[in-house]
Amino acid sequence: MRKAVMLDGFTGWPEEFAARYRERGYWPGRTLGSLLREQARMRPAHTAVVDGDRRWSYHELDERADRLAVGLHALGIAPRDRVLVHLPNVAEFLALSFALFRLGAIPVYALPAHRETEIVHLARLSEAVAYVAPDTHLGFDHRPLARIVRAQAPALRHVLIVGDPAEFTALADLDAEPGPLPGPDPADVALLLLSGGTTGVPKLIPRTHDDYVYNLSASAEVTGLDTGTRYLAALPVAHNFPLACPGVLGTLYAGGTVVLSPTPSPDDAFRLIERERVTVTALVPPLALLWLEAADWSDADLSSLQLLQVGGARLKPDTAARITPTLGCRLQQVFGMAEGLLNFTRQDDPEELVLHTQGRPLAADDELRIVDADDHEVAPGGVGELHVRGPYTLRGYYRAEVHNRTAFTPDGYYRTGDLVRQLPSGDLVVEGRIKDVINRGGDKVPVEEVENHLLSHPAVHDVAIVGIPDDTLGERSCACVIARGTPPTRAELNAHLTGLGLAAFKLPDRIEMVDSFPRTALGKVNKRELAALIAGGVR
Ligand code: OOB
Repeated sequence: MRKAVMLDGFTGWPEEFAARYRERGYWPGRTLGSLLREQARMRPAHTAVVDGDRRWSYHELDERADRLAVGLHALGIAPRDRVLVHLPNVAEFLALSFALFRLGAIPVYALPAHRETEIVHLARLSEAVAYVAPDTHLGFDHRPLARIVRAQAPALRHVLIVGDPAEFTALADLDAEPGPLPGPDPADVALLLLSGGTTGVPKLIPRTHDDYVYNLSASAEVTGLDTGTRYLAALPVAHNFPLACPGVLGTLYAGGTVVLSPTPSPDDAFRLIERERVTVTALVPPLALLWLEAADWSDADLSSLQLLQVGGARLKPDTAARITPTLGCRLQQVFGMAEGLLNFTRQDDPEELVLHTQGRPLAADDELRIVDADDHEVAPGGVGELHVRGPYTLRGYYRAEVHNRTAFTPDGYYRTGDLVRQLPSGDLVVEGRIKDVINRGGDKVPVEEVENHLLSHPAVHDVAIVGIPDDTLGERSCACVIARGTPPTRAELNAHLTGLGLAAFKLPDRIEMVDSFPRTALGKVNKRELAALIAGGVR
């Protein structure tokens, strides 16, 4: 086996841990590209992916990935080069991902909702050599955005477009005879995921072939995927949950069929469930609620559905209890994070656990600690912050040396920022969080980032964003503003943020003008008190 050439800015596992994970079989030394190859050899004619009217067999997906890999290589894209992938749920997402995995180039997965601010930041941070986007998606033209990225990210050499490329290169034109490629080592970084919850600007999470192969294969096992699985990708596949928990990659690993939905709306998804006889899918809680409501009036045949995974934000027990009676399938709760750790309720768990907990860790070697503010472990059953290390949990964010000093404990545990308690069964209940993120029904709003953008508005003297409870989303964002001069309106502030090119889910749902902020003894804004004041209607 070749020795992995470590990516600059990547913190790997200490050798002692890597050796243990190999020895215990978590890291069997496979690459993501080889998983597809294996299935393509075993069942070449089986349908791998359905996207609208297009159906690609395993052979076809495998061959497209090979041809595209050589095409990308011929363009000058080399192993360890980063490629910013900004694609919705289209079949090209899969062909491109496997092409990059096989070449050893590293996809950086941006979410479809991301706009100029996020995309330029990601391109610069990763020094991406290429940006891949659709021509238009849901009314948004990506080509003007591509012009901005190219002007502002000096390392960017190529713009590849799915569809009409304008002055750029069509992804479809990168087609070459399959041939030998350098290829990655299993210990190499395979992809970079975006973190939902850190301070300051968004961070990137390196995932290796070794760790992601475990992530998706063990998830596929816990979820019971096999060759008869028809997985509907309703959430954007660039997110870890529908990508690999077990998601589209876990489905392909298991030899099943991936069905891509353009949106998670019941209109699109129910039609596909009926037409493709979908057996499993994954949603965030607000969408689960929407599907429950839609199922009451829809005449779509959902009887093929066997399992609905729900995760990304806390699912209320009363919503959880409606899933099996209304949709006629089992529920699995998933508490996961792009940083690694995944918790699942299991198929044979009693209803009590499935409805009231967020599941237990995937791996026996996931080491969990639940600690108080001084990093001391709380008594069994007590609530505290979850710290974790294990065979698929990162040891450091990519190129974030300073942040990494506080995001991890000295012995390598990742500080999740989530407040949990653990039942004697090992199952976790998520009780809250201490990180400054608003979880808007699964969409993570990085508070500090949005505050900084609001501070650049001339009429904003100071701002603090807090979460306010919401029946549908769990919580919404409220920006508390101390005005400079004439108070700005919500429309003005949101126009300012949109003008900066910020993803729409980050725009404050509500704006409140205040004269001052409550402060802690140390002089920091007391957000807990501020949120209580807002919720109580007191200014
Ligand atoms: C998933 O990943 P991310 O990276 O977008 O967000 C992770 C954070 C967690 O730290 C936690 O704060 C929250 O999202 N979260 C949940 C939850 N699942 C995630 N909070 C309460 N209950 C749950 N079930 O969101 C993600 C990644 C893989 C699988 C599933 C979700």
